[in-house]
Amino acid sequence: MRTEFSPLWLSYRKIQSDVKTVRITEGHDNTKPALTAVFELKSALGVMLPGAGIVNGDGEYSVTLSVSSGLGSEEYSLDCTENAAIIQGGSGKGLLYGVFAYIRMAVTEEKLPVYKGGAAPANPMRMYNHWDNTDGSIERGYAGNSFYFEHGQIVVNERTEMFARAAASTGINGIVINNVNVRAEAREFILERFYESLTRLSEVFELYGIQLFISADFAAPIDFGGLDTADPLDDRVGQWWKDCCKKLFENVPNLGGFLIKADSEGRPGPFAYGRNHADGANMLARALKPYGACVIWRCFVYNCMQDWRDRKTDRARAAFDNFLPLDGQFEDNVILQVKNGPMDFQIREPVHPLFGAMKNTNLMLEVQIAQEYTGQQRHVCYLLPMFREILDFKTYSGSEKDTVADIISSRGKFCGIAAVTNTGDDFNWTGSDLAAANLYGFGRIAFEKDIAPDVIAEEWCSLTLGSDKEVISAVKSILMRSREAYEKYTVPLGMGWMCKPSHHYGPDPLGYEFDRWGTYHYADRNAVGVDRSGNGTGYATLYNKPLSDMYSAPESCPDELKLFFCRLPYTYVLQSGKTLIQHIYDTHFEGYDEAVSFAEDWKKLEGKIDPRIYRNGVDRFKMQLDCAREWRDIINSFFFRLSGIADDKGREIY
Ligand code: GCW
Repeated sequence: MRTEFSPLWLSYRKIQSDVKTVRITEGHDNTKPALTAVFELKSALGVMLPGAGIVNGDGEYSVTLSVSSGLGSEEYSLDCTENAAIIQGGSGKGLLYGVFAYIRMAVTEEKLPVYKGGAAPANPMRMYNHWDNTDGSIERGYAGNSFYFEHGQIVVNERTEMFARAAASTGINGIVINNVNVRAEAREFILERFYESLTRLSEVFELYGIQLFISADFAAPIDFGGLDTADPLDDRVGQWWKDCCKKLFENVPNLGGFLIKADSEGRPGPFAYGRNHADGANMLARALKPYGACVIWRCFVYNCMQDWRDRKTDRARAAFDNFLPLDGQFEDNVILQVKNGPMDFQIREPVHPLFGAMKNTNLMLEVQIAQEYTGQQRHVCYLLPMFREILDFKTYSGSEKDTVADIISSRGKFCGIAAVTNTGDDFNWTGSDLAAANLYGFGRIAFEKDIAPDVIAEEWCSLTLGSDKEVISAVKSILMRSREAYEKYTVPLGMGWMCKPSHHYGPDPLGYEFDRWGTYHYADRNAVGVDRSGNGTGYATLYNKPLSDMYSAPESCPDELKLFFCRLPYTYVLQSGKTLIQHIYDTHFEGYDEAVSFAEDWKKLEGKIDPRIYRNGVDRFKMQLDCAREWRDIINSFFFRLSGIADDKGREIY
């Protein structure tokens, strides 16, 4: 494991101020996060006001840190004038978030903040999900090896602490350290031999107000309990989990619970015993309940052994069909974790219909900042605009507050949002320095209700790249244009899945077409796309009205999802006025040209930003351009050859 690392967005710098003496008054609860808050404040002031002394008596500037019962426990308030700042939190955690907000303002504005306001987190649970394996590899990792695991052991070092610190600075309060596909030693995390190292890790997390979670394996009673079954309704199985959790939670403090991938892509689960997902999740929930812990149960359940000849089964329906009938049957410490879309983290998918349908179950939204299908951290793809759209999506669920953001934040303490992380042990943590904007931005959008993607982008640029306004505006512009560009030169109109199988990088229009994964576009010489209306697979009807009607008819279905919901001829005229085929050609040329302009804009930053970050960008943009060119030409040629329709601008298609 590499132990050198960048400070991410926490590299502070000198600000404009003549203050020579600072007095810090503490009135907090002495919890670990409160003590961390004091430490963070002092070290930030030390850098921002070099030469200024921390004094006990009167100072030119004073900061008061306190815990107030008038605030929610993770809430903070700031009351900052020219010569005094009062930072309050509802608990030590709230105080820590207040201190980080104060520092963020000081760094981005380059002066001591003058501000009155505060924030309470939008979501109770704000989590990173790592897909790290104990051998140090990372499933869908694009930034080196795991910094949690090496040779089957858990490693806790300065790097771990730096990560917890960075996470907390954006408001993250829960981290799952291991892959949902629980392999090798990770299956044993629930056993005695890992208590000590898990405890060391959880104590580091606790300093930053973060709870530790682990992915656990549903078949553990067979693997370790000497039982011949993991049937959730078998009393011996339930008892085994209760005994296991008793010892685990008594020995590992600050553990939040388990994340479970069951009956999904070959993982064990309740189906093997003729039971359903409520039976499975509730059995674990009962074992976790005495410790205030929860089970986060993933809804990514579908038939991954589909016959491509079978045109009736629609993978997009699977999670809905499996879970909706169970609404209201889950224990109150079960959370269902639902991916943002019904397929799998494509660059464009409709919002998952379960959000608008499951009314009596705790829900958590799962997004992916690991850029599995979005350019693998070689392409710049700032995902916050996508996350904002998902959160703001109106589900028409019948309640007054019916956006996804409302739904995932309003089911008591066990609900919220999780992101599959994009980190590894690379020096810059995320492979591409620009990909760190997603890591940062996810925490910010999970915490702060209604925050806009461009505000987050600007914050990140300014915190990471320094105070040069031209640099900030150039990089922010690249970030803000990047998702649309990626969508344009890769897969048009919500179709998805034209990537290379298995590793998911680069174009392969037929890569998934004759395979078992349920991901088909059925392109032929006349038409393309899947009819998911009531006349087709019926998927569109799973949404509440008026969404179901809107998605069912080609005229009203939004262009960007046209081929997700409809099967249409190449000559079909989109809302934009273009034919479908011309849209495909145009977007691919435009998207590639956008990528060219990113690389050119970046080159203008030479000498204006950290040379290491500059070089990293140059290398990544080169890879992006090579790949974007392949995407443009292969997708265009594929559809040209099928349809025989020429580009009306006469550009080169092969
Ligand atoms: O998209 C698929 C990924 C798998 C992943 C799975 C999941 C962890 O390709 O690598 O497995 O999703 O979300 O469970």
